[in-house]
Amino acid sequence: MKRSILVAFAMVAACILSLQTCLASAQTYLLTNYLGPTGGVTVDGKWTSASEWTDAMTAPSLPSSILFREKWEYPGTTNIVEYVLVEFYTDNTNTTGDFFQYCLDPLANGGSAPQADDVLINYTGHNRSGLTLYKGNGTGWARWTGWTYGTDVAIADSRTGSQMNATSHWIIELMMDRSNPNFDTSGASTAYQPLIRVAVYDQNNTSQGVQSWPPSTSQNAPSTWGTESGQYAAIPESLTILPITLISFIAVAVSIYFFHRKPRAKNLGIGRID
Ligand SMILES: [Ca+2]
Ligand SMILES: [Ca+2]
Repeated sequence: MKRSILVAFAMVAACILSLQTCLASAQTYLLTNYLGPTGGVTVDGKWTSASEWTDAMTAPSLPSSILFREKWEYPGTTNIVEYVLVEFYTDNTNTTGDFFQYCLDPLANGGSAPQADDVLINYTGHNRSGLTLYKGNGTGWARWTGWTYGTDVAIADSRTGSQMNATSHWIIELMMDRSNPNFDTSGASTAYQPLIRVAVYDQNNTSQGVQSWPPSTSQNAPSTWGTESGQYAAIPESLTILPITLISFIAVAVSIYFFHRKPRAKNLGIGRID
């Protein structure tokens, strides 16, 4: 391959990497919510199969202590069903004061206090009896019981390893049927772009405090939450880790080739005997 072509390819690869970096930094707390295959998730608190969560986008700018992914399914092209994965890498103790939270502002109208459309799913103590839902009342949260377990919301967690982190830790899976009018995000200022927040707390590690996405945010202030961007499409292969790694590898390989190859004699005008 000619040098000019290789240099051009390396420049294109570098531009692609720069563009991806720019896009990521411009959308610090925006999680793209891609469509997964129907029946792709089993809510059992673990990676049921090696590929269960590989087609879900990872939230950007996460604290190092947690992993957070989301995707949605469209069973029968009727219900919009949301699935959430949170892995709490640093918690491997079973304590009644541990909790998980998922906050949803369906209309994305923010505010310094929870409004009537806002929902808080709180799961305390790793037990279904600790699953409580709340709705905003303009100043705080009020317990809300107008939902059905297994139909509107389901949750499971377990302590195990995963392909993301082999060390045993809490893994939480959550399902919510967004076709329930209380969870419907179609009325957001940009349709299907609600505000969301996840948080976990390890009672055995009080100094660590609440770990959340976005970091250092409160369940009581929807204006501080991140954005979920619903897409009616599967995650593109261009956003998976392999192509980015491949592009980097090619760029590095081309650089090494030019910096380390021996100069050819004719270019330097030496070694000629005539
Ligand atoms: Ca699972
Ligand atoms: Ca709201």
